[in-house]
Amino acid sequence: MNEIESRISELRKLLEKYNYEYYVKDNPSVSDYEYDMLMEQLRKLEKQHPEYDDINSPTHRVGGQVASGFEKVVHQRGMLSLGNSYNRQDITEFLQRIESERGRCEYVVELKIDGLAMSVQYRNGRFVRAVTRGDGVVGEDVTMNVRTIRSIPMNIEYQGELDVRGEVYMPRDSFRKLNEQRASEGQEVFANPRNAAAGSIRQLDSAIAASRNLQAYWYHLPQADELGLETHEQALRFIEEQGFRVNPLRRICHNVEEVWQFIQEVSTQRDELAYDIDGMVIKVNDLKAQRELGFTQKYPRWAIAYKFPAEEVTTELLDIFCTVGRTGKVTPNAHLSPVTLAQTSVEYATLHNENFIKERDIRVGDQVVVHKAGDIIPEVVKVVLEKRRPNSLPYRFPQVCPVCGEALHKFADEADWYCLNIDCQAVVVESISHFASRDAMNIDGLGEKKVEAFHKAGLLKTVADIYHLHEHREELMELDKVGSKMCDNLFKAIEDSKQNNLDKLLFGLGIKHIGAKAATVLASHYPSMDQIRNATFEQLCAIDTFGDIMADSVVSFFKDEKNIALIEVLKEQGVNMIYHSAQTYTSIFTNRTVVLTGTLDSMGRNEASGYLSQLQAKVTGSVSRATDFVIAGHDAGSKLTKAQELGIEVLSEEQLVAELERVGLLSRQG
Ligand code: 1X8
Repeated sequence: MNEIESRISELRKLLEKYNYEYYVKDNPSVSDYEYDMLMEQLRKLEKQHPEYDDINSPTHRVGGQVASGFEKVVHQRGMLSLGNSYNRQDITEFLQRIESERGRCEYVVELKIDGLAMSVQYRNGRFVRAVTRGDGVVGEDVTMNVRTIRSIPMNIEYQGELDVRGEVYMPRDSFRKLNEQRASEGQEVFANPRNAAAGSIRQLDSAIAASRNLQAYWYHLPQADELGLETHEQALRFIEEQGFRVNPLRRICHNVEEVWQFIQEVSTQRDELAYDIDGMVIKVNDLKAQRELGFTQKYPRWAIAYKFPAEEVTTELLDIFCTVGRTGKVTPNAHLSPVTLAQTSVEYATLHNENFIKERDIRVGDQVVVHKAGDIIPEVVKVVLEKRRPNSLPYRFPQVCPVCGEALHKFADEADWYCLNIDCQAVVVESISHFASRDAMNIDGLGEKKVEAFHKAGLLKTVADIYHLHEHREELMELDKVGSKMCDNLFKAIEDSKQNNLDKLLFGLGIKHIGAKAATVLASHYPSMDQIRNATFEQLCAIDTFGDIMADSVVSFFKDEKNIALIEVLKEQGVNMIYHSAQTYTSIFTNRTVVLTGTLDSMGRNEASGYLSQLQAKVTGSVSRATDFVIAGHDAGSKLTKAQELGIEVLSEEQLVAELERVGLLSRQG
């Protein structure tokens, strides 16, 4: 190493040390000025000597690379979610179940950070990759953005392959400052720190991610066993010794009293924390016990999340108004005096249906308690009766449609009222918008506002009119804000939609109880519109994820003359009515070379090959450098060894099944 090279190396080590002191230990030993001067020196030297550049140098923490997208990555070990518990009783039962199998146990109780789960990977002591959780099986490579998080070490002592899991989050303070800045620049503010963190990690320009002051806590080492560690607490210490931030706020507990005590203590401190938490996590400390407890279909059996009760606030109910959806269902909504709930302003909340209002005797003018169900949809929980005004009157549900005025209808055994007027503007606009929406026919440029405007102008009376819109170019352009270019784009999107696969069309038709997933399942069993139309109730029930209600709904839909007429018109206009299975499925295996080895439990080799071929994978018999994935069942032999030697990605049978389920080729059992 020459003098320059060693000075560069020395500066990098020093700057990383100062980074660690500042961002991990919160205990800097030098001034910001000193730090900046050293950084400037390093930047200069690297510029003069680009041959010594290193992507993991502290100078790269400011980002600068711009990506066009994020590559999908299959997790070598799935990133699971946790089962939930909501009260002391749930936790008692969790502990009892474990102790009935294992006897007395130690538990580590930690804080559940409200951020984004992340896997960071190291090789030869260097940071090589960061992958989001995604759906737990496939995540996205966000390495360039994660590199900008100053507290994450770029170099660690451990030289083997290491995968460390944790949560990336935005501290509340940074969130507040970011939103203030955005508001002052007239940009939309983020609803909460989690969304802000997610938005930052998904930035294509890493310099923006770098400016967002993200932080992270690390809490899981999937390889702890292989490293000879015996407890989770030891794994946390190991992670900490490698230079990662580990939350010091955790406790080893021995019984439900101790667990509950710690949860209560944290609950009372929750508002003072520098970051959002949405609960606690309780884990069996002993790793051997963890291994033996194993997993259910979805969750580890050795850990559980405890969710804090949803935050509640009281506010005035200003009004109740009803909206009509595409099925004609009439939903009552609360207009509230605006309040802040879980850090967002809430002005509207759902009241579900007439019974919901009756059971709680909710009246306009009442003080009502509002919470966020699952922290997403605001809901009215109850009325504060003591504060009711003496002159208030019970709410009377409308007898007629608030949009078209036709009498409402209620089906037997249903709580909801429906507007059955097929010409009702709300029903028509909602169903056309649904048809054009992303998960259905995906017609860009035909959102709800446009549909409403075109409907009002008499150009869109039914879904079929979409395919005649091009005949009304002049009229469209006379409407507000529809330019020539916009017309061209819209017509192209409409034309392109004719080639969509059958499941998109099925979902778009809005058959009751048939969501996007069910539509795909239906089309894969009956791959043409005619076959679906002719399928009997019994045949539909035989589809393993279909119940009576879904089967009945499909049969009724195709009994209706109007629906048949619509389908015939769409067919004439050239809309695809056939299901092309290989086309729809894009998966991690598409256009990749795959080798199967060992014995699979849930399917034969031929079956697995068949699925892979449907995904346009090339299935070959021997492992070479050209192989992208090896799928290893049990008793896999030399092919697996060869794959490992060549560093080829090895997937388990579970990962194969999970991916087939994800794309809809297999449906989840039991
Ligand atoms: C999710 C989280 C876990 C922890 C903290 N925050 C989370 N969001 C922890 O273990 N301390 S564990 C977890 C999961 O397994 N899905």
